[in-house]
Amino acid sequence: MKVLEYLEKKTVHLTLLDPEKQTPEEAGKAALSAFDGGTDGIMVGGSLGVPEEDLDATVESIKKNVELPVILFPGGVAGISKRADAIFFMSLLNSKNPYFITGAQAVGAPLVKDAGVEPIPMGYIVIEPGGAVGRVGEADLIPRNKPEVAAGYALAAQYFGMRLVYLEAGSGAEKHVPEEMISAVKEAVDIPVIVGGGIKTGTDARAVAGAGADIIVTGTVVETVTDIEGKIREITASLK
Ligand code: 1GP
Repeated sequence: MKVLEYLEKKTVHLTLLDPEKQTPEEAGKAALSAFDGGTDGIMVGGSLGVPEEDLDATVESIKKNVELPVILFPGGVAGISKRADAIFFMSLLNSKNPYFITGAQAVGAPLVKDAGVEPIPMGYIVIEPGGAVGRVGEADLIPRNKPEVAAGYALAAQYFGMRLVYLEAGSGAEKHVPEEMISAVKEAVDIPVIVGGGIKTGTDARAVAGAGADIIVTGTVVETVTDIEGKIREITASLK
C-alpha cells in the first residue's frame, strides 16, 4: 500500500523524530517505544539540515526497529534519504520568500526522483507563534484569530492538487493550533488535515482531533519524557 493511502484511512498519529537531537540508535529506540505506544508512523526531519549520512543512519535505525512507514519531513533540500518510504513534498504556502514556496522544491525534486521515495504533495501553513520554522521559513504567520485566512490557504492547497494540508503552530509551541481554525479548515477542504506543534497531552490531542484533524503530529513530547511509550499511549488512546 502507498504511504498516502495508509495516511488517509483513519485518525492517524505520527511521531516526529529530529535526527539533529538524538543519535540514530536513540532514534531507533524512541521509534520502538512510540510503536509500542500505538503511533501509526514516524516522521523524520527538523528545521535544520543534518549531514546525509546522519539522516540515512537515523532512518535505517528506525526501519530496523519498527515496521511503520517512515516519512521524511524535510527542513530543506538536505532532508532527503533513499532509505525512507515517503517524503512530505511540501510548500510553505504562506512564506514571504518564494524560495520556500517553490525554489527549494525545484532543487529537491530531482533528488526525490533519484532517491525513489514516494512524494506526498503537501501544503504547509504556519500559524502563530510559528517557532523556528516560522522564522527560518520567513512565514507571514497566520494570526490565531483568523481561521478564515488559514481556510483560504488550505483550499488553495487543495485546488493546487496537494493531497494533504498541514497546520503548523511551530515545534514546541506553548499552545496548539486553535480548534476554531482547525474546524474552519476542515470544513473548507476535502483533503486530510494534519495538525502539529504544541500538542503535549491526551487532552490536547482529543481537542485537535475533535475539531477535525485527521493526522496529529507530536515531536517535542518524545524528547522531554522518559516514558515515551506511556506518553504516546496517552495521546493515541485519546484519538480512539
Ligand atoms: C513540528 O508540528 C511538529 O513541526 C511537532 O511539534 O514538537 O511541538 O510536537 P511539537
